[in-house]
Amino acid sequence: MKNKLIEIIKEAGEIFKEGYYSKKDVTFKAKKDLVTKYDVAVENFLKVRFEKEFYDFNVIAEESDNTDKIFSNSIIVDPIDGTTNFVNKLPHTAISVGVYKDKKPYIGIVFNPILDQLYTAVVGEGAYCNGEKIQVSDESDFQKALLSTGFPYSSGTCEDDLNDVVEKIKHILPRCQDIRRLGSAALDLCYVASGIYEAYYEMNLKAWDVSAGLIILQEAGGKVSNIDGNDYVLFENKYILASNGYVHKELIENLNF
Ligand code: LIP
Repeated sequence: MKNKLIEIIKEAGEIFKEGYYSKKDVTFKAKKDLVTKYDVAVENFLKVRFEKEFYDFNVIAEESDNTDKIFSNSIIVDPIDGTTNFVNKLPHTAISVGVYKDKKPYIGIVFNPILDQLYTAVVGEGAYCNGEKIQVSDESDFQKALLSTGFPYSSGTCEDDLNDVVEKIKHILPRCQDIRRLGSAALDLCYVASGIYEAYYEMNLKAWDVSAGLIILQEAGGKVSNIDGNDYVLFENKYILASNGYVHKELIENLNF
């Protein structure tokens, strides 16, 4: 299944690339949440191909009406993760596809067609970037940890969320090496998996933002949890915390100060 998925995702990458270098008409789903015709085009392409090829899986996708979709044997698709970057031609943006069997992680693929970076993982078989095995960093000193985070779209409308983001940064920034905010949760998780970041956290993400990246991270030796340190549950938890494992305890402590 993995090779067929990659073949289809690479084909979708051509539509993605064409859109990235074109002039884009942007529509707003919410105050800060935007969408382009390329999100829809990439998603439709993937849906048609996946539904034809993998008929025992349903497809849950960002730009679709998923109300009658039951999460079980599912392919969870984000056609363009990091849409704001895509629109502004910042090349940190990717197609994200996470495959779940009976709700359990099975295959994760994140493809950045602009930088030609393909992250893949099958549960039990390790994680790879362009065919090279990747693994998390072994840094265990939180003060030396490079973190990544993201800001929720709700920061434009919900003062509680905005305050939560700011208070957490105020607490954690002096206690780590530094914090990055590059704007694609899928790639942020892959960057922890590759040892670029030691940890990553964000609130209010959707399942399609993280469904693939968390499989890749876990296969690279990393750890994922909710803010209480319990298993992260797709579609349910407000916060996702991800790390190389070594700094996870302090990550939890520093976000629950
Ligand atoms: C985005 C994320 C980004 C996050 C945004 C949003 P989209 O996904 O990957 O990191 O900060 O809130 O969820 O909407 O571009 O697919």
